[in-house]
Amino acid sequence: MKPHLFIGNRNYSSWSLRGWLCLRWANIDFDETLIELDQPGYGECRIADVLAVSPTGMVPVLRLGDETVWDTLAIAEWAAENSRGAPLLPADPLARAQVRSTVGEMHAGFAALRRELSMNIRRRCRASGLSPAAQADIGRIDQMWSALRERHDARGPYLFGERSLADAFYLPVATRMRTYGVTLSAAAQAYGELLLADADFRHWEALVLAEPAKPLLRADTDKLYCDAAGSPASEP
Ligand SMILES: N[C@@H](CCC(=O)N[C@@H](CS)C(=O)NCC(=O)O)C(=O)O
Repeated sequence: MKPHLFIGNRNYSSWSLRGWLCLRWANIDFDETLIELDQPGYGECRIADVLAVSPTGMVPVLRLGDETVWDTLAIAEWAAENSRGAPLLPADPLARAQVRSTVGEMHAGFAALRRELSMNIRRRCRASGLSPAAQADIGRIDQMWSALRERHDARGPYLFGERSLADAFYLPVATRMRTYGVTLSAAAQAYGELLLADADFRHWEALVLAEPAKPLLRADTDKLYCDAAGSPASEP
């Protein structure tokens, strides 16, 4: 039986995108089902359709026959361990620990960035009035991306040279920088643009753009900020 990934709305669910990218980059053949998040229970992890497949009430969730893997970090590691020909963790133990450090930092941190610049792939606007905490998150991402790119540039264009789990974890962040018009320093900006050009992400994005624009009722950040031309916020 094929692995089966359950995801949320592609425009909004950054964790779904991360899990999906890890499976795609690992060349794993899997089925996927999209669960509409704009349902009663959203934001409380009590959506009935999600609870039917996920013990936490959250997506993404990976079903392997009768077994379940219910967290993006674990789905990413499972993809790396079952990868067909594309190592998503470096062979060098120190580099592997550092990939896991960046992945862990994303999984556990950047709360202000996630709250004030939530993922909305379709939207283009200009964020304003960001809190000091959100500005600090952006600064840390800029510094991390620039330092890792400089250090690993000789081995390839990704954060650790060759593509790894770290790139899947930061790709949704690159979409946020684009959505909210945040410009980073040159090396970090170039790295974000490389991620946005990824063929698998482009496939995901094409599916987003093919869907009718439909803001989630609870996506409060969709109501904030001006559009890219400076007009007040409108539908995404
Ligand atoms: N720690 C979880 C976070 C997953 C998560 O936050 N998923 C959101 C969608 S991006 C969700 O399912 N929310 C359901 C809800 O809020 O009711 C992971 O890494 O997989």
